[in-house]
Amino acid sequence: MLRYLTAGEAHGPALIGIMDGFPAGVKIDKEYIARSLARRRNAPGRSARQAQETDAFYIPCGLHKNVTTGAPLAVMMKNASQFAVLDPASVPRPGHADLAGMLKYGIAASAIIRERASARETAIRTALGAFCLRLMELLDVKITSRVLKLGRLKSEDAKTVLREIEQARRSGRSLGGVFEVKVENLPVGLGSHTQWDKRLPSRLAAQLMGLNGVKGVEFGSGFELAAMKGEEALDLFKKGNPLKRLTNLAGGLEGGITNGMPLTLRAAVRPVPGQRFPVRSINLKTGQAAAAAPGRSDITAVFAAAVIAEHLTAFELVNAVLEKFGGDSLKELQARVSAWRKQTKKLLRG
Ligand code: EPS
Repeated sequence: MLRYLTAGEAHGPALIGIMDGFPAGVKIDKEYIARSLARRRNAPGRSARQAQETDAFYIPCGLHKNVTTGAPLAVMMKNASQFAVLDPASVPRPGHADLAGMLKYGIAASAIIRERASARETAIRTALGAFCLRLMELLDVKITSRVLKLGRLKSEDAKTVLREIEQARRSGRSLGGVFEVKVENLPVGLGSHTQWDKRLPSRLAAQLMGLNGVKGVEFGSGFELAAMKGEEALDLFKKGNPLKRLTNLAGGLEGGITNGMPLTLRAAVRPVPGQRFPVRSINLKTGQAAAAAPGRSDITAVFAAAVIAEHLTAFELVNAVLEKFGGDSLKELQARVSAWRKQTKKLLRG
């Protein structure tokens, strides 16, 4: 089983991630991980903070000469922007974890909650996920993402998108959006219909819903399927090859199992709750009305979220691959996956 944990605060000294159960023999250079981090960091619509961060990281264990050893992997990343002292104010910002976190943990300063709840932590998840993206790539699986909607705007034209972000920036608004992740050439048979927590979409949704700002996840045609007639909602087999369908409304998953078609999922990201102007709040110490301090807010997180989601998806897919095929090294996995691909084709031919 593959698992990971992260630690670290948004403006603390460092972020730390540990991933356990990752196979040996995966060659990955620092540049590969740095590329993932740069894609996340340089995604459109981020705040001035991103210009300060370099996401410089260090891998103290689990890697020997750029090849994974099978031992737990750790990644440490320094924050460029660090706060020596945190704002002691007890003024929660609506839309954030502040209020619920302060009450839950009995903490008076909202900044303490904000520091861990911040999406800065997704930098370390992306670094860990880069290992998984690399492994899936070595198994000939391709994971990509794109933003389908920015606020109400449905356009992938870069100029139009940047103009919309600039307009929002000038008027002090933040924007949400919808992104899609697509996975091609997945082996058939990942996940299982036999238990709720073995269903692949259940596990992928948990990863995606664990991403800051994500408020909804759908697979294939998702919510649209609800309004279709039964027969319209079926992905009929192509003549002579049931691994190819005439449509892909189910998004490559049936009964919680990959069916050979591309896996597609979409997620809705809320507008960033941090605003550039003071927001009406309450001082929990005095009970008086107070203004929550404005932050250096991102305009939108949807482009960064799409990149992070590729990495979270890769993590869960590696988990599903390890569950089905086992194996401690890349060599073992590659041999088993390729044997399975051949075997499924043969089975279909009868
Ligand atoms: C974030 C607020 C902003 C973002 C940050 C996430 O940071 P700051 O409070 O320093 O302006 O820039 O994201 C990152 C630093 C990052 O690397 O993604 C928040 O409140 O979630």
